[in-house]
Amino acid sequence: MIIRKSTDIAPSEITDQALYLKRRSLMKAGLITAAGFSASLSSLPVISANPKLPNVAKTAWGQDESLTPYEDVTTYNNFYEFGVEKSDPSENAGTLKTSPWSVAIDGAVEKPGTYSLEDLLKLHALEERIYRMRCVEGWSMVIPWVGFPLADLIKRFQPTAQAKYVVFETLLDPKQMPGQERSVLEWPYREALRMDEAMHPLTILAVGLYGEVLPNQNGAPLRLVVPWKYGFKSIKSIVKISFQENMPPTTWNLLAPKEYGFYANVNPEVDHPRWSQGRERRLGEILKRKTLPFNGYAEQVASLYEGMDLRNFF
Ligand SMILES: Nc1nc2c(c(=O)[nH]1)N[C@H]1C(S)=C(S)[C@@H](COP(=O)(O)O)O[C@H]1N2
Ligand SMILES: [Mo]
Repeated sequence: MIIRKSTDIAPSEITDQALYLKRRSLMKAGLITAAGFSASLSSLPVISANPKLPNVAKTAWGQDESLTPYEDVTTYNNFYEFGVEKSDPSENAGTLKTSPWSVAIDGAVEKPGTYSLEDLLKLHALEERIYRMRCVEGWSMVIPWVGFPLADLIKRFQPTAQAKYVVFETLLDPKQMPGQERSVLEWPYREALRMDEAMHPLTILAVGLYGEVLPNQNGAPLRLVVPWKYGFKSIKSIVKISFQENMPPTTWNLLAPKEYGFYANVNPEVDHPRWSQGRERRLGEILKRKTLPFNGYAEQVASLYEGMDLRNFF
């Protein structure tokens, strides 16, 4: 599929959103085939209502990768706050109000407080990084994120010596996130990193993808991206960042501790109890690929885990 930036598209070319959604539901209902769908779509531009982000610097990250089409990145999602099916987030996340937005910073830091999103972002230059992302369920994507290193933000709050873990929380508001009416997970969604993982230069906070403001279904307005860990660590729509001394409980680990560990490093050697982790299906590809240790980022991150038995600390 040809990806074009929304700015390249004449208004006359833009397909009516309703028609687009109707096509999708026809496809879902099996009334038109996926092949027919993509063939008819290939002549159409990407539909995106999201503004382009200005002044995004390119980086070398992932320049050798083929990008997963925008369509897949934004319609095949996990975001249980909007339902448990892959198509639910793109269909339901319109109820999330991403502005105004603020993030509470608390715990073991010299500068706690509630910061508006504008305040949090104003000191950070945005860059594009193409990262491979691998879900614990066995699919993967290559996504051009727009964001900045989490480490740069953390330094501003001046963590104290007690800050051993960084804990992130997603918004809790069942009115905006109707999936929270059901107790499929414990809400709010919570994830955490060890301090050295959080400070690692690969770890970013993202505010956009494909050069545009993040679609709600991808975790607007601010989400974590940790490319060497299974996707569930990359928490979306963050409203709180806490610094603490002890390893905190995290959402998936609480739900099924034998299936989802705290570390969740991508590891083809350690199978999920119900399926192999040795291979993955890259969205848009037919043959499965081999899953790489640390999702292919071992050179950058393996040293963080030196001396740890990654079968125990999975
Ligand atoms: N708040 C929240 N964050 C979340 C999730 C979720 O359900 N809720 N799902 C996780 C999982 S399992 C994956 S694979 C990634 C998917 O991110 P994407 O939809 O942007 O590709 O988001 C992660 N972050
Ligand atoms: Mo995932």
